[in-house]
Amino acid sequence: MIPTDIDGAGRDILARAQALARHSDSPDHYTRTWLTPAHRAAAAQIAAWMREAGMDVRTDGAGSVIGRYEGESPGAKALVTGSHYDSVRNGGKYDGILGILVPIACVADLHRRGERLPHAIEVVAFADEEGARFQTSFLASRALLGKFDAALLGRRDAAGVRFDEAMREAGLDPAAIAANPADPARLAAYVEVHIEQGPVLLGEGLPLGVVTAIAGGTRHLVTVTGAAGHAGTVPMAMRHDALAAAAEMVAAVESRAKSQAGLVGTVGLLEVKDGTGNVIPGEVSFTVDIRSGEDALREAAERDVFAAFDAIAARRGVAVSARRNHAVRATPCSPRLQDLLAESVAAAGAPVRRLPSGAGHDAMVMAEATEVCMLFIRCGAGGVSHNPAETVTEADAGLAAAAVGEFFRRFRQAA
Ligand code: HGY
Ligand code: MN
Ligand code: MN
Repeated sequence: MIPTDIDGAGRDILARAQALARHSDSPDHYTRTWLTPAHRAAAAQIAAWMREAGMDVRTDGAGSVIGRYEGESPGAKALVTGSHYDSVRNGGKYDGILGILVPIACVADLHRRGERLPHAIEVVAFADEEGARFQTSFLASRALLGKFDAALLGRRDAAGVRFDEAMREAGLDPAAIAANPADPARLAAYVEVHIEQGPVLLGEGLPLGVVTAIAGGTRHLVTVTGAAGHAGTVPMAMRHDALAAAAEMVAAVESRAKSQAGLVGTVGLLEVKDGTGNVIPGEVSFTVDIRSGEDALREAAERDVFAAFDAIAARRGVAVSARRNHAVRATPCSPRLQDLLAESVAAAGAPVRRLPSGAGHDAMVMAEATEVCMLFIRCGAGGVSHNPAETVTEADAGLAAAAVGEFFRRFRQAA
């Protein structure tokens, strides 16, 4: 059964995305990081929309907002769906958000019709997936499953605010961040709606995609320590320039990733400690993000990259160290759920295209507790994402709502 008004649903969904994007840490662009005032305001707005759609709403220990729409019988297992409401810095306003707004629109449609399903529906607005504030990727989906590394409590953000201080300021108890975890036995499955963040659907003129697998990845913070010195007096042959060494290392990441298909490598952040124009950099830190759909390919690339770092450091007389902030293995999506999603996309009147995801998603964590699948929505503007130019059409958002509504109704728990 298709929601009453696909076009209306698409229009409403994008209007809500625009409204939510006003809750930003910056007046100049859209950035919403974990537990900032803008993040808390967005959480309150999402909770209000969930209540309007007939859901009971709770907030978990990490600040994720969870709406539950009961099934035919109270306490039924839940088909869980959702995505994240934090963002990267100066990002796009649909990344994560559509995976919250589309399911809310579908539940609102069930609620309007007074319809109940054999399973409950739980919509989860994950509080922190990007990890932009404390370098904590998938913090919220891991916390939902009861997983949290207490070493993070002392980590500081760019302004020097401690992780646990930020929690207390937001009215959350650091000791309870991963308390009351979701019970895997109560989860029927997980489906995540997300923009593709790539050019494939756009290039083929397709509105929706069914994800086959999600690329695995690791992220490290690398620190290079040389010798600070006077830019005017230290002869070139006597320098241990941390930034020049780091620059060679950044180039090594790019050339190793370019050397093999199916591999990507990115340095997204580089900071010079106490950087000053007339000082030879003494200490530099930078991030290394390496991904592949095949874990063995990624692991070999990581070994080569860190071996190159050691060789560059030895030749330049600097020290290099690395801290791994994130690691997630490539995640296949459930074949059963892919087929059901494909049926639902077809029922909504869209062609079916299966494709892998190069971007990481909370579904990779939820796969540790239940079977997962993902629905992609076409990205406009050349498929760009993590960029303010990110865009989606009302028609595609409406089609996604139609397909998800179909999926909610067709879904039956695995035998
Ligand atoms: O980095 C990613 O793939 C996701 O946007 N967090
Ligand atoms: Mn993202
Ligand atoms: Mn995302």
